[in-house]
Amino acid sequence: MDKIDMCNPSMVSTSHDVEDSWDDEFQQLVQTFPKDKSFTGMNLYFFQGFWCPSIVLKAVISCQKHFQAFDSDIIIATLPKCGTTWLKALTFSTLYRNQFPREKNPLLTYNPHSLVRFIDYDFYFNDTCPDLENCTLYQPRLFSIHLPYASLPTSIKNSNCKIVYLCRNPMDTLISFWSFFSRLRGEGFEPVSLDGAFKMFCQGINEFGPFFDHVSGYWRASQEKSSKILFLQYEDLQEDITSHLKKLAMFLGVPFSEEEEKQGVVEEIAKICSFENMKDLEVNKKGVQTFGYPQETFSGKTKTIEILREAFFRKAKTGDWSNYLTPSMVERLEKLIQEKLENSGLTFKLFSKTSKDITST
Ligand code: PAP
Repeated sequence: MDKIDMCNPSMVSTSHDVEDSWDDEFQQLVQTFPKDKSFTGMNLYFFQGFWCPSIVLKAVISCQKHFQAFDSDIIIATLPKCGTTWLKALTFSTLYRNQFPREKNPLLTYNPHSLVRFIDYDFYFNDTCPDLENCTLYQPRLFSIHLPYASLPTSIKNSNCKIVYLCRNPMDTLISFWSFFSRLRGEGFEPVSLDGAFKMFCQGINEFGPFFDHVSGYWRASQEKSSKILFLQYEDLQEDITSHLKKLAMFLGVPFSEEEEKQGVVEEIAKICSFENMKDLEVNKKGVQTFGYPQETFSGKTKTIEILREAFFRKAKTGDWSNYLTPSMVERLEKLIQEKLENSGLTFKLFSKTSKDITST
């Protein structure tokens, strides 16, 4: 197996790019796309109006061509660092709660990324047309994806499958992104400057960005199709997880019964999925999380991406940006928020009532 090791600084250099092994057709196609480098060090291609990490572009094109959504499917959609891990945990635990014993939630022994797989990063990473009929642990199928709404496989948009979208305020998203990759680069590797990261983020050059296009795309779609797309915000979940879990369950078609509410099932799920609980689980404290589902039948090399599991759990504080961004950066981002979201009806919470204890690192 050919590993693309994200615990190793070389992951964020260009030398391990999957593009090296692309077949001729993709090689030619890729030449036509504008290219840049994210502040994370990843090569990006501007494709269908968004910056696609080169490492996953082939998988994205394959899943756009071949992925067939079922009406019963649930798709978790996020930009990286907006709370994907948390939403995977919450949706998994809510949707499948009657399919495993309460005290044996698989989240206690598996990282959420092992339980809810990415369509592109996992299933299509090593196989242009994988068999996904029974590829998930439980039914209905539950997947995740980072693609913008406009670039989702057509069958996701046209079928009756449901999408749960989670976004986060851009300031905390940027800091989470920057910290994640600074950490992954490891000691002895040139640190990514926050100044550089900030400028690129504002220009929209980051994985699956521009940020505002991603958020606005799902926001508009959720306004038009509210029974298909549930639009959630990280800060709201932090402020009131119980009512949002009930909303999520209702949307998924598995509302909590009165009996379950009396038994405290909602609070139990909130607690299992909480940052405090998840970051202290043995499974999340050590080891690496593997992306790029190894296909037994795949002929040739199987590639995987590995990321230290602990890297998915940092601080989880709304407003942590205030420990990093300068007043002029804040002013610039505030202007951008205003400009980009004007008349959309969408607003971001930059601080949370529950995050009064923000401290410097
Ligand atoms: P990913 O896109 O790489 O999967 P993602 O899970 O979207 O990352 O985002 C990571 C952020 O979610 C981290 O935020 P921070 O950098 O501001 O700390 C991480 O701490 C936070 N996070 C992870 N798990 C949880 C959780 N259970 N509850 C709340 N926040 C969480």
